[in-house]
Amino acid sequence: MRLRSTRLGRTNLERLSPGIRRPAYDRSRVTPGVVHLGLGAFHRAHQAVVIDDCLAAGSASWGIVGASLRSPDTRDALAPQDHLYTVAIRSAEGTEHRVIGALLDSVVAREDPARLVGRMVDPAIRIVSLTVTEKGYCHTPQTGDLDERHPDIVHDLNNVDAPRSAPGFIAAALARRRAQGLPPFTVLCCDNLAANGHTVQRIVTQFAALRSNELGKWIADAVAFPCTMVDRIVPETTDADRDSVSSALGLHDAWPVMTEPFTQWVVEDRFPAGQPDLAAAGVELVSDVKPFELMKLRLLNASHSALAYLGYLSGYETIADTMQDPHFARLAAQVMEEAAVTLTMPSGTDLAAYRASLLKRFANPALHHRTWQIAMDGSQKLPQRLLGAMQDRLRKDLPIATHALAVAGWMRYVTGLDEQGRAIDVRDPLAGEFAALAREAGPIAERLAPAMLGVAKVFGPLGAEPRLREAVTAALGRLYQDGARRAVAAHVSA
Ligand code: CS2
Repeated sequence: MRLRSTRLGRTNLERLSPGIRRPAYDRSRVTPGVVHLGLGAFHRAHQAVVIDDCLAAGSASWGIVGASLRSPDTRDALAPQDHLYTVAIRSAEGTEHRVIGALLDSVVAREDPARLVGRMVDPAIRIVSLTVTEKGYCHTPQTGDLDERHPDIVHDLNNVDAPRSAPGFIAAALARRRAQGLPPFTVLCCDNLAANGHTVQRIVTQFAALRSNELGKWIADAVAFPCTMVDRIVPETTDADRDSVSSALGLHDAWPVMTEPFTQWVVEDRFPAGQPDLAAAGVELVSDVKPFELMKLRLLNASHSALAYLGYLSGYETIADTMQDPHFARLAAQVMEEAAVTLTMPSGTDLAAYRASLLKRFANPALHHRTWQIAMDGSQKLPQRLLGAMQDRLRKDLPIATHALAVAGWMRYVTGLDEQGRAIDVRDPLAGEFAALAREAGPIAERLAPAMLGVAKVFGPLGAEPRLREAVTAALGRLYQDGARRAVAAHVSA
C-alpha cells in the first residue's frame, strides 16, 4: 500500500513529516563541482552528507553528479525523485531521518560512457571522487599495481574513449582535459585501500602510460590524488528499511540508505583545483593520512572481517548478533589490541578509546549489517586488513594466532561450503580459483592452508613465511575439528 504513496521529490519537500531534516539551502542554485564514481549506499551516507553540509554552509558550486559504473538501479530509483534520498541514522535510541540534496544528477557509465567522460571534462568539475570498492581499481591488492590482464583494463586500452573501468574513465577524462588545455581535477579515492591516494595514483598513472608515456607523465606530475580515511558503517538497504523510512517520511523513497550516528572523514589537504569548505563540515584535513588509514584498516576493518568470516561460519547473520556472543566480542577486541601495537599514531591519539568506540558501534542493535556482506571480496581486503599487521607482528617476534584464526576463517569460508555442508554464496573476483583449490585439497587443513597461502595475488611472499604457514594451518585445523564457534571460544579463553 505504502508503495503507492507519493514519491519524494523536489516539489513536495514541504510535505515531509515535521522533524525530518531537509536541504537547508536553495537547491536550484547549486551547480556541480564533483563527479563521483560509484553511486552506492556508502557514498550517499558519507561523502554526500558532508557535501550537503558544505552546500548549506554556502559552497553552492560543489553539487555532485553521481555515476554508477554498471548497474542502472540507483539511477532508476533516484532520478524519478529528483535525486533526493533519505539517510536513516539508526541507534538503540531511535532513528533520525535526513533528506539529502547534494546529488544533482546521475549517469550510468555502461549505457553511455561518452556522457560520463563529457561530464568529467566539464571545467566546473574540480574533484572526481570514488567509492568503487576494492576490486573496482583493477589492481593486484598484494602489490598495489595495475592488473594489466584484467578484462576491463584490456577492454579500456582498446576503447580509450568508451571505457568501463574507473582507471579507464579517469585517464580518458584527464587526457581530454590535457588536450583542451584545461587544468586537471583532483582524484579523491574514498575506498578502504592501503595508502589509497598513492595507490590510485600509481594505478591510473600505469594505465595512462600504457596509452602514452606523455599522458602517464603528465598525470604523475600534474594531478593530485590526496589520501583519505573514510568511516561510517552502512549496511545494505532492505525492503523493510524502504517501508519504514517511507512511512516516517510520509512520502515514498525508493532507495534510502541506512547508517549509524558515527561518521569520520580524514583527508590529506591537497586540492590544487579547489575544494568546498570541508573543514566547516567536520572533515579533518591533515598533512599525513597514513596513520589514520592504517588505524582504521587494522582495527575496524580487520576485526570486522574476522567477525564476518568466523561469525558467518558460526551461524550469525549480522555483526550485532555476532557481538552478542561474548567470545566473539572478545575476539574483535583481541584483533584490535594485537593490531594496535603495529601502529605509530600522532601524539594525542587515544587508541584505547577508539577501540572501545568500535566495539560499541559493532554492537549497535539497530543496524542489520550482514556478516555475508562484509565477507565479500576477501581477496581484495585481506592484505591491508590482516596481512600487513601479521607481517609487522612477525617482525617484532610477536604471536599471530588471533589474526591467523581470522585468515583461516576466510579460507574455510571461501571453500564455499559451511559447517553443515550447505553452499555459501561466495562473492569474490577469485571465487572460482578458491573453489578449485578447495576441491583439490579437500577439507584437510594441512593441504588446504598451504594451497591458499600459495595464491600470490593475495599473500605474495608472506605466504611462504614458515611461522605464518604454521599458525594459519593450525587455526584451520581447529576450525575443521571443532567448528568456528568452539574454536573462537577456545582461542579467547586460552
Ligand atoms: C566493511 C566496511 O564491508 C566491509 O568490508 O568492513 O564496509 C566498513 O563497514 C566500513 O569501512 C566502515 O567505515
